[in-house]
Amino acid sequence: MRQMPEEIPQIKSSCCCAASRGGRLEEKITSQDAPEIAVSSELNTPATYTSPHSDILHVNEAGGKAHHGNTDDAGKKDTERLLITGGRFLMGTNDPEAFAADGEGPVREIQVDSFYLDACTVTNAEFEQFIRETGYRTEAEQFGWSFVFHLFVSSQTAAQVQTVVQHTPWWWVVEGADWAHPEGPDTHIRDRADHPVIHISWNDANAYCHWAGKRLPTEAEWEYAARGGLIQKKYPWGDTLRPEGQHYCNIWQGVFPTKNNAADGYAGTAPSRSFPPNAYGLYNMSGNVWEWCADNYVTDHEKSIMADIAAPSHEVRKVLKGGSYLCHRSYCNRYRVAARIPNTPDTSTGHIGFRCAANVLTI
Ligand SMILES: [Ca+2]
Repeated sequence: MRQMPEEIPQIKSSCCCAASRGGRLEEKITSQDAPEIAVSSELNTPATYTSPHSDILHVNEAGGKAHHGNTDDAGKKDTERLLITGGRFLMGTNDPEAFAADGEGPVREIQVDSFYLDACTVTNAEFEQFIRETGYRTEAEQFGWSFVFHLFVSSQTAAQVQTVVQHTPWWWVVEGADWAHPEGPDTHIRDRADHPVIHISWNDANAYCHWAGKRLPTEAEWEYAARGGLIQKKYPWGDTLRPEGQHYCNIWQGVFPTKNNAADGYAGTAPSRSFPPNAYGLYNMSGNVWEWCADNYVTDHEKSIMADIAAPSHEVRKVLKGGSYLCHRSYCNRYRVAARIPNTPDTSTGHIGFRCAANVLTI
């Protein structure tokens, strides 16, 4: 029998990412009472943890496609916008490994007009410039808290945490967590300037886009671009998760949610410009951070237009695409290009970011 490289529990239908403002919370219990999610991992805190495996670093740097440069350099390069030439494509999937309840299917033919899409997600350096120029306060700052993955919370901050998300208790309500303090008030982003900004709500993302003269991509635009011209493939580069054994995205390796061996080089976020880009030159369309799209979330695509109109504003949820560094094939293999999850427009977490799109102006 072929030996599996790591423990593979049964695939869950629920999403490990589920954490929403207004959603059900429950009292945090002590680690002694809940050993299965005890904060005892050796990977506590280092969102920029780098694998000791030299081959991984070699993969990321091979061909000059990955970027681990300094802040100023990264800030400029990451604003690169790419012209995505429009066309028709097959959106969604009928793959039995997909989550039908999420509305991943059926496969449908969609027309997308030409548009611009940024090569990378918005970085901390870019978002800091927005804050500096506008004085904008994110919703996490206004609420005074955000959702943080338990393994990244210091013992000092953990002692203050009182509530967690019901059914996904690895998400902790951390007061003082925001884009500039991603794991709580005792953390910072000084060494993560070229990483994707996180703890950004859909409303925050739109505020940034407005300031930048851009907009969020529609879900169809995002998926069309992520597919990079490939037809009905699982990932932005094809159907094999690790071609020739190489890591092409930042997801979770190990046993979720307690042991992340970070074989791909990162336990938390990776720089926005890391891992090989897809054929269109887009980085990290799979994994790293979930990316907001402009659309309301509906699962019946034939009725989507009517559902958009009919949905009461307080029930509206927005689409997120791409998966994150927390996705694991055993639990949430939503790092596939057809995968999608919803969340409320005011929710922020430590694994949600965004990238900007723009219209192609015609005279
Ligand atoms: Ca990883």
